Amino acid sequence: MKKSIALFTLSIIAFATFAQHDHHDAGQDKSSAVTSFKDPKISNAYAHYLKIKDALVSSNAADAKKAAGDLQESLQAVPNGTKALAEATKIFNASTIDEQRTAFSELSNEMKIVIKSAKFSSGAVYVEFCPMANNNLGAFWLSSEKEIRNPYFGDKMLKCGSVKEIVQ
Ligand SMILES: [Cu+2]
Repeated sequence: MKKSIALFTLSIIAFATFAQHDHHDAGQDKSSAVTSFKDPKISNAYAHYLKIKDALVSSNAADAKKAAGDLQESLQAVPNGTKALAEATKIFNASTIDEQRTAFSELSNEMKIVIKSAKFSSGAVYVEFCPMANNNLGAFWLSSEKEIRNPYFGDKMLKCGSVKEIVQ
């Protein structure tokens, strides 16, 4: 009995958190609101990942740090999220936006694994790639839109990259 009440409370909190993000995203980015997963914990983590991505697109290190802190918290509830959690922690602790972007490349690879093992409720995840990021080694990121908004260079190279894969 106690356990089910705790679970119920948890899911309300998770829903409230997710709904908040949904609401915040709705004004500027309608399509990212439609990518959701059967497991609300994954939806929550993915929403926070997108916040980091958007902050890096805007070259806003403070917002990226804040979203990385939120992602750390939400990944603790995701069973196969341990490696992604370690990368989120690196972004949170980074002292420069360059360090954040390096860790974001690893985070994106780990989040891709989490997303691929999850069941979608709606929408899709676009796996996008810029060959110049990471000192020309190239780097991936995840997005809910096919339109390229490069998180590795921001407005220096906003539209550089291409969609490599669509997961849904
Ligand atoms: Cu590029």
